[in-house]
Amino acid sequence: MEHEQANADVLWSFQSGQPAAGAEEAIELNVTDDAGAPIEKFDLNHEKLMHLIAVSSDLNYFSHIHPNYESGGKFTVKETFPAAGTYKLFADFIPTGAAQQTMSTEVEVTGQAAAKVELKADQELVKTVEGQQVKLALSTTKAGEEAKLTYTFEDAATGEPVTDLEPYLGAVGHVVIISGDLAKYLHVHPLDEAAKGPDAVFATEFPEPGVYKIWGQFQRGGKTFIVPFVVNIQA
Ligand SMILES: [Cu+2]
Repeated sequence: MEHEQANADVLWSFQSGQPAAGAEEAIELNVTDDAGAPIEKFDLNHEKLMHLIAVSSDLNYFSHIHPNYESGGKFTVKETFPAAGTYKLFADFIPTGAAQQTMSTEVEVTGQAAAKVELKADQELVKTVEGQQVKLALSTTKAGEEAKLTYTFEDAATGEPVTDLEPYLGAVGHVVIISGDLAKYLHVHPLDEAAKGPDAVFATEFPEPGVYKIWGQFQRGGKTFIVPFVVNIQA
């Protein structure tokens, strides 16, 4: 990449000081350079200037939202955290002239806690979501190798291949991958963005061995849906 590293930083603020479960929280993100001056220009990335992913620490809760750009490096967005506990938030964006940046923070949410869900690799990578049967095949489950992720869609009722997937944010799908320890975040776009099914193919590399959760977001018939899988990546 010939892009220069922007060394961006994000100052996160939560309007209430500490968010409460079930209450809408206003979140403000101020993007600065490493000298503290606001970064004011951003490139569109899949139709948005910023993508924000919020997950609970057990990765059971997942939210993909798009903050509004105000001005002077300031983005705002509202999110309702469903239960108490620790959440991690990842913001990804491209300062104009620089490479894509991912900045994260953790926030403690007060209130009623949800039962913790154990993060366990799926035995079979097949799931039925909103009338679609979705299969995921990985070309490798080894860390540090190029891994192709192939999603295959079938109508769950008829078994017919799905060939009318619709673009969602300018591509056939969006895949977000987060490691079980919340340290690694990957936002992956399809190799063929104009694909309509029955396959949607993505390429990535799992940086280290461990458990990862993979959320695929797709759209069909005007409705978006999320397909989550959990995989175990080996050394
Ligand atoms: Cu997004």
